[in-house]
Amino acid sequence: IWQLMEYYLGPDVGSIQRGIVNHVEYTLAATRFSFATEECYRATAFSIRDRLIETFNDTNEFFTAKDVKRCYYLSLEFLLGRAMQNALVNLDIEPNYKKALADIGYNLEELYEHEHDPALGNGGLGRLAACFLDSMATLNYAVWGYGIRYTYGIFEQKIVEGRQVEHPDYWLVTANPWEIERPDVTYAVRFYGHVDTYKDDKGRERHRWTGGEIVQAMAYDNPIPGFDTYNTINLRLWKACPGKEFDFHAFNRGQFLDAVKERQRAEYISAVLYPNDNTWEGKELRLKQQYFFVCATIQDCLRRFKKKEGRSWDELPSKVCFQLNDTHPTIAIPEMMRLLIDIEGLDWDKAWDLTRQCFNYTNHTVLPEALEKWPAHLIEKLLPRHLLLINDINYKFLCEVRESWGDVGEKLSKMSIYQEGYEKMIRMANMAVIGSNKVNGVAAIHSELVKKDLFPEFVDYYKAKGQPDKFVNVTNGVTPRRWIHCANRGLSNLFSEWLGSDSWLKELTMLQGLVNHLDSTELQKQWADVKKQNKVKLTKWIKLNCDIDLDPENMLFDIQVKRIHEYKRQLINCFYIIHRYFKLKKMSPGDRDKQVKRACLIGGKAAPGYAVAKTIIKLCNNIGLVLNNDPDTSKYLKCVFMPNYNVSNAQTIIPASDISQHISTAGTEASGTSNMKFVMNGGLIVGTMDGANVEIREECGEDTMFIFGALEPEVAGIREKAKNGNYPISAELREVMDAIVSGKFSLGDGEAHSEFVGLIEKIRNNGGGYNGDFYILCHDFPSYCKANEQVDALYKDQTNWIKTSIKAAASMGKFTTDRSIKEYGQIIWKLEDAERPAPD
Ligand code: 26Q
Repeated sequence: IWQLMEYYLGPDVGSIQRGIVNHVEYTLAATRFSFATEECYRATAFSIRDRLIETFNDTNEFFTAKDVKRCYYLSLEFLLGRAMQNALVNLDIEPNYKKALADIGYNLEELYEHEHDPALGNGGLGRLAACFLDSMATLNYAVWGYGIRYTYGIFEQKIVEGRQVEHPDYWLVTANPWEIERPDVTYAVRFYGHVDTYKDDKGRERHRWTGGEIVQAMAYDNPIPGFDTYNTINLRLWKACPGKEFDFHAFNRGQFLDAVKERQRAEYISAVLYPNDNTWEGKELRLKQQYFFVCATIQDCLRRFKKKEGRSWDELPSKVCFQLNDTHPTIAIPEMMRLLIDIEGLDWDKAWDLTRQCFNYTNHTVLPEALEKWPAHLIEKLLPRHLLLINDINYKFLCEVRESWGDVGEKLSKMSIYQEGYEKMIRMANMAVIGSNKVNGVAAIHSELVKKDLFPEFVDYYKAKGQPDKFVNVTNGVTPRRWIHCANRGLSNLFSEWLGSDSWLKELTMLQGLVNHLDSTELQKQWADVKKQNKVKLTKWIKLNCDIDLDPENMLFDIQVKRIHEYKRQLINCFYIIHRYFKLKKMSPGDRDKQVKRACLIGGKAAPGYAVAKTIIKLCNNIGLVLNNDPDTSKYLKCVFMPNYNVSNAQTIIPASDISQHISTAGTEASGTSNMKFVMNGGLIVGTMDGANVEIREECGEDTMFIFGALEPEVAGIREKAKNGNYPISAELREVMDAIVSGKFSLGDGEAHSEFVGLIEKIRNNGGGYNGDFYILCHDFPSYCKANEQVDALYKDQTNWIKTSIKAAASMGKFTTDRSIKEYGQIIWKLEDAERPAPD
């Protein structure tokens, strides 16, 4: 009875308090009569974990009993962000916990801040995986995520004298109360060694991979609760541990300390997340990470499949599928072949038929420098059996193409897994396409470019083969639970009040109902109040972290937060800020007073090896120093570089925007997802016709966005013309570039100065000939300035601004990951709803 009541009414305050205090006493071994906030955080986390474990176990039992089809989301990154508030919200017990804690003298919101932000990802791709998990659980899909439990997440960024300094993110220092360690769930993973061939008792030729070294993968489970459902799914992360065999030889030789060193080498595999975003780096350790987690994962999933008695392998595609989050886990395809052929004894054609049906691949980039290619000799050394299988896969595929397609000449070499040349390379994207059932891009424009620029030969081939729908689009989304309800409670309450319920959290298109009240001055006032409070909160954060004062009452907050990359064009933003500064400088004080006051806020990490990106950070900081200390203008224009942009900061930053910048060169940003978060939170977009901006404009209307710049089909022609010397640069931009080159923003730092000059000279047109402005900043600058003037014009008309902001936010229904995941479930995974019934 009590349990039943708890399910329907939520846990009572007393039982919550007992749970917490028990953990204080027995888990933390602290005294129950006085404990620090840190201890209270941990005990509270453990008490929430207890509840998660209950729903998690019951959900798994339900999935197994129903023998539902399962999908596995394979990703090297899951950028989860903090867990506590999310868990309380999804379990629908936040108010009770708040009260229970208040009664014993603790503030729940304060506890939230004690959690170390788990940051096992770089940016968009990793955060998308995290939003997807939330929606998969919420939609009652039997999906699990699989990845690596890195000891060090993405580095912590500090700014020292205007430059990025990286600090290791040792997030497990205080132990992780959210995970469940599974010492009993381990798998052996082999590296190096060699392949023997032998004949089995039926006289068939078989392969045996032996020797080399073995590492153990140990599972750590992270329960992911759904919202408004009894389902809780799992994110299983693998940690590398030394195998039992690992130290055998050294021990026998009596070299004890060497043996311990060897053991530590094993743990190194899951030690650190590679901090690259949208660039590829061919490091052996990275390939080891990929194979390590893939090998453990496929073994785990096949074991689960085989557990049911009387299974036939023919059932596999109807019970199991995998989603590859970019090419990073693509080695899973030959690994599946190895397990089916060498271990399970299936013949090659059967194994290939099953494998091809089980895998699907999501592409997240068309930038050539980001496409994964591994030297064949490296794969041969590390994974000799896989290289043989890749060769078989490629050979048979190319034969098939030649047979069914006739003379294809050039095309064949483009479709081959091998890129020929001095060093033979394995193209992971080609392998992912060949080994997958569906291939998808992440926004409409991007999915078209995937077909047109990346894989045109494959598109033609599969069309001819009767698979015209192999390439599909699934536009990204974000979870409104974290990005509205947790990040912006004021706005969430406003939505629920004006819509009459909180059902919009599960059916985001309901937000459209707000437009009925567009003319209500009461709504407008509440809307402006919420925004103002969020700006005050961010202003405090900036004061604390940057020691810069902003005026949240009177300044427009203009935000660009994302990884620093040339294609994302933080530099064109810098150019405009300088231009705006010069315009202000030239004005009379009276004219200045008529201008919209603006705070330009920039944040994001640069890959540690990406020199240009690091220079851009330095430039942002120096622009800030010049502008913020200029008594003529600092009241009207400020520039701040916000350090260490991450998920928890984003939850403070995004709700505070008036406008945000999504200004990549058309055709370069696959989707972008923060653009969606900003608009849902009542900010407007300054952006190019790129990625999801295109679809946001379709949904919200062109009058809600400040669009500028070349269109994707125009970009190639502009580059071509520029190469031939036909590339004008506006007087305004010349003035900005001249000022940078003259040292106005170098502040006497010679090193910075020569870096800045390098940046400018690369993109500047010196009277024709070759032009290094690959991302066409010079071309797009004039229209960018116009877009910014339109921002000011609309902002001066506050009523219109607020109405535009409401209309835009209300039109964002499409961009929930609930919609994305429903599309994956229907078009790609063919999953059924597996909702666990209410407990009785
Ligand atoms: C590859 C090889 C070695 C080391 C690292 C990497 C690597 C790591 C991360 C390559 C790429 C990434 C991340 C890519 C990424 O985040 N892409 C973004 O994905 C988002 C979700 O689909 C899109 O919204 C963004 O447009 C896209 O840039």
